[in-house]
Amino acid sequence: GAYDAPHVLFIPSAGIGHLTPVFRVIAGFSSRGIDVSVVTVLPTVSAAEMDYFNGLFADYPGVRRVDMHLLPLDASEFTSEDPFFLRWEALRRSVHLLRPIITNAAPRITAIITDITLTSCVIPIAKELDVPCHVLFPTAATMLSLNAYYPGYLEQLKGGPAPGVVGDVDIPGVFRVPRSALPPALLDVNKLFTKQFIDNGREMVRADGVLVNTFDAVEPAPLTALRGGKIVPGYPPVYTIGPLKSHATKAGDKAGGAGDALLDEWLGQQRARSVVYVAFGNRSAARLDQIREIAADLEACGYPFLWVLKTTKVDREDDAELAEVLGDGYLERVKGRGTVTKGWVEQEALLKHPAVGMFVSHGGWNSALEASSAGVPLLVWPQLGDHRVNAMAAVSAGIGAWAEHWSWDGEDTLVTGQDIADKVKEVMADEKLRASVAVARKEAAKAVAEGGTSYRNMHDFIAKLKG
Ligand code: BUP
Repeated sequence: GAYDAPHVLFIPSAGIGHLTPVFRVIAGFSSRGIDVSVVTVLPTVSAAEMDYFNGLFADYPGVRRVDMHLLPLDASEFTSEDPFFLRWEALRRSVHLLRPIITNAAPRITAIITDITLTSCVIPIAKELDVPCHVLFPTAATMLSLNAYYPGYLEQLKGGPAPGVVGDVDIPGVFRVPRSALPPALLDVNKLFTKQFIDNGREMVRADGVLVNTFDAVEPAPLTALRGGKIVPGYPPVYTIGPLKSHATKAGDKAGGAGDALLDEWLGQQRARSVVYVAFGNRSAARLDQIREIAADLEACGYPFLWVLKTTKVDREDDAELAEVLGDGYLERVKGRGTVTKGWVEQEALLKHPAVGMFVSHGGWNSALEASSAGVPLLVWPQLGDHRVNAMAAVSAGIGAWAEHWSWDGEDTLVTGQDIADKVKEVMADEKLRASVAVARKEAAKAVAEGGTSYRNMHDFIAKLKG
């Protein structure tokens, strides 16, 4: 009721890209003195996630940690699924464990904020217990519009000439997503991910609000369509609150730091806007032959480079030696000009370093927003999932270029080092793109500054929490 101070229960999911916006909102709330509890499921899928949780609780001692013990999932029921999809499924099947967590909490839980992956399981419990429930959508508003539209699209398909065969998806008021750009799992309506996606998309209308890490100026079309009820009538309010700032109080707050002294020293020696930063996020692992082509490109392109390299989907399994992966003598040949690391870098801060000239990225939306806030042009090379949809959003926002025909998830054609080097040079020389990224950077700053769209949405959302 109106007499209780807000106590918000966050229900995060798995994957750094999912935790990032949740943790950033938690940090913001905690700094504003809002009481926060966080459902914490251990062990995490990756070691990076574990470090991330530990960092959050260390930096924000006021945040309450509520452990939840997942029920075991019989993985043999599923064939060759992504480890993160499996974790989401395990979480979804354990969600009834939230009931005692919510009812036993003191002070009383006054609102829930759940990650999108658990929406259709959490909302019924929240309704039953009469607690307002909001959803945090961890990627682009363009993806949110696809999530809203897709259940209805599949229904329509059933009555069409080729039931069950997914084609291009024309999202009303947004744009047509070609079949080839859809998250590959969505092409198969029987996939675990697709079932979760559809259930969550449908249940969304019963949420009290949706928080999205984006800002109005970067994705006007899907936001207008969603808010105007053009995609789904009666869609809940969409609170754009991005670009969310890092929760890291240590390395992250010193703009222009990679959280690593050697890296900082090296960056400090490079010319302004000269460094090509290459990183494909936490969940994308390149094949060895593709890694060698990227290596050849970076050696040939002439620019200094910083490359965060991953060889496995889950970092705990990544024990490959860099020297071996890259081939004989590579690291010696590029010494001084190129830095290759397998470790964690403070990406948000790193992108703000004046030496960084462009970002070859998988197109994770957190990464895309961090680049736009820093005014660094993206070359998006999608790897899996929502990355191609995000690439379309990035191109239409003028924050990046998209290597549209390069292979991704499930395709095994190799992109040659020559092709990559040509594209990198093209983006580096693209003054028009650099100018539109500079505009986006200003818009991003304006959105979160006092009176800006994201600032006001955050303010309104907190006012709503306080009843
Ligand atoms: Br790797 C890495 N340092 O070394 P996305 C990532 N990050 O700060 P995702 C680091 O993790 P998918 C590192 O700045 C961003 O905030 C990065 O989120 C940070 O993609 C976040 O970009 C990554 O949304 O992959 O989750 O890695 O999109 O496939 O889920």
